[in-house]
Amino acid sequence: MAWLTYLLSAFLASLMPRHAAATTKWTVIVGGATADTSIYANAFFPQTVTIGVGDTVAWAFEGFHNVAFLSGAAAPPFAVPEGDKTYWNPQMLFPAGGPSYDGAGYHTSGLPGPDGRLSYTLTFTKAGRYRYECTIHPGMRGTVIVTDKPIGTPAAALKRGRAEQAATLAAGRARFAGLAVERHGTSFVVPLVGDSRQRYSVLRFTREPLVVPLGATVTWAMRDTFELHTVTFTSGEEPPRFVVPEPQPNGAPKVLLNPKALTPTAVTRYDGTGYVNSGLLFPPGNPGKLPSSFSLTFTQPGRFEYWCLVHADVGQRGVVVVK
Ligand SMILES: [Cu+2]
Repeated sequence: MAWLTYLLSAFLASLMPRHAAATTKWTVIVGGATADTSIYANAFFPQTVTIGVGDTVAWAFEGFHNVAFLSGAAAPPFAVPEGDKTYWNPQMLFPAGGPSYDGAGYHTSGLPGPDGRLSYTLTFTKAGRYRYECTIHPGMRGTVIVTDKPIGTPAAALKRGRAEQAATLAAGRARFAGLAVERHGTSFVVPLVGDSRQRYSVLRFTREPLVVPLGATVTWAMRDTFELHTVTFTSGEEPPRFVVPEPQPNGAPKVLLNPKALTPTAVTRYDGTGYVNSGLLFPPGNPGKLPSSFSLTFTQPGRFEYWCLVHADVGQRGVVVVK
């Protein structure tokens, strides 16, 4: 077999230099966050990149997203049921579609590990205008235009991407700085905000502990199109994990969506004891009419900590002080 190996490597070597010389590599940043993780960019930077036929795009991940070229098909569903359990769709978790794209088929990066780091590379073999998205954050979209006449250089495109990212994070920071709880008598509204045009989400509840009088009702209201959140009071327990990896004897692990995190507890009054969970809260006006707000009435004085179970790992934690 040695001769075959020799022939193959000689053949590949003859191809490589020419190929490498003709290919330009462009970088697109995926997401990003402020150092304190309070602001999360739900965007690709730059949003549009115009490259040459045969060029490569490398997506550099800075957050928990994916890159998915759907080629006109519907996005795979986020969750798949299996018996009475719900798993994260493996079509979303793992890479698919191979290293090149000609405008057809499902190509995806899969998801990064817990550190949010991943690099995904795709070579574009055919001229066209290709939209892609993150299937985790609805509305997070980018475009690759493949043409005989690329615009600018990879360095200029990356610089533009960094500037777009900085503008998005600055807009999010300003929004968080001005974030206020609304009060109507003994009713309080905590808005969960994001901005689909400026492409950020705020992954915090309130800037300071929310102080309310005994008997007050607090409503957490989704005003973000990108994210899902929960409002979960654990009464001193560790918050349950949102996802639980289940190693498999053969093949890739499965990722269970923890029923304790998904399932609402149907509790409307809280005295500082027990487990109270909103279940998943969805963007307002979502087509499935899934819940987008959660209300709780406080019946005992005290200082009560709560969590978003989806974003507990990036510090989405709040405090209600009842006096
Ligand atoms: Cu959250």
